[in-house]
Amino acid sequence: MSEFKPQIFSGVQPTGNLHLGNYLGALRKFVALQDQMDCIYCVVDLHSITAQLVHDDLKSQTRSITAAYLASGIDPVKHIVFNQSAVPQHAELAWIFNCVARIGWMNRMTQFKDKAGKDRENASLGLLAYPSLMAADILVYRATHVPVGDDQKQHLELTRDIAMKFNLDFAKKIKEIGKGVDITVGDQPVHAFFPMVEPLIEGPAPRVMSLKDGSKKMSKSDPSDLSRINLTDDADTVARKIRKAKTDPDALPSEVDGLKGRPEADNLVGIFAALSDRTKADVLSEYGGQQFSQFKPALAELAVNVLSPVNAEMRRLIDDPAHIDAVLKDGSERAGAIAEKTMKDVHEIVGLL
Ligand code: AQP
Repeated sequence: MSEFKPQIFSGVQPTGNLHLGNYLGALRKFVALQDQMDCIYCVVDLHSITAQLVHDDLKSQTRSITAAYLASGIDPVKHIVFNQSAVPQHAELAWIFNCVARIGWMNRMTQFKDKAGKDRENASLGLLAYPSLMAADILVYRATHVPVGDDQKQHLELTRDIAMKFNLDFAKKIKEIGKGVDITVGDQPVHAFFPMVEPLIEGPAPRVMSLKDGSKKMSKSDPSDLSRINLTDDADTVARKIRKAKTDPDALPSEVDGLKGRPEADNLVGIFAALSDRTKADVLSEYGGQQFSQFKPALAELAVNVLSPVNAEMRRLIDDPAHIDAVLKDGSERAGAIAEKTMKDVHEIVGLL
């Protein structure tokens, strides 16, 4: 084999309502990539119990994220849509990766530090090992490209470290079973079983920021609902949240450079650009010199136009759980067949009888 087959993998946790950051950082990219490569999109339910073990409605959250995937335009027939726990090979490979990865690597993860807070000793072991499971999610399909928001960059670097260590630790065995691929990492030739995944982060809004504080990422767990636009918000709520978004008193600049040091302005222009598939420069060539009192209504109209159909389709799908469950079942069977093949080779490589 001369190179890895291009394969997309990504996932979203079923933890609460999806917001505009998830939509622009993940879902919209997922949809755009469908014409370019084979895609596997997962609802990562095992991840959602790392920070909070007991959920009242994990099943309905899982269905709701699936509905968001489908409503955004993901095709579950041409591609694969499924939930993580239905393919047990994710957890199995994660265990092997727990033995590949080093505790020091995990301790350095910003997301772990943020989520564990001051009381790290009391965080779950699962929260610490989260990136190991994420690496397994991706590599059990030997996926080569992962569309994510900017916040996941560090986890993907760790995925590469895990893949590299596995490839080097088991180099002899990988050669022996004839399932490796010759790649070059930096200047180093490696006979790899697992690919070095490439994050796909680019775009005008790789990190959508809070509408109330341009220095904080838009997030499900922000206590202020005004900080985010939820995919389930109705048109009036979307418009109201944009109207109330924090800004500065200056007019919009005509050049992208003029957004430096103006995080809230930069965020709103980035959102406009991402929602309209334009660049920030292009948006500013139209709105440069205008006040926020003119720009915000245009942004609100755009956001409502883009999000309303997604919102309506999501609601329709959520009312049809049998359809969602059938999509997930079909997806998990197809994903499971690929994962099983990888794990058969991994057993051989590691030497499990
Ligand atoms: N603000 C964001 N901007 C761009 N992309 C984002 N993503 C999340 N927030 C932003 C991307 O959405 C995908 C799914 O992420 P997840 O399921 O891991 O959710 P999350 O990152 O835990 O979402 P939150 O809202 O940030 O949750 P909390 O509040 O719990 O921390 C990923 O591709 C992610 O990059």
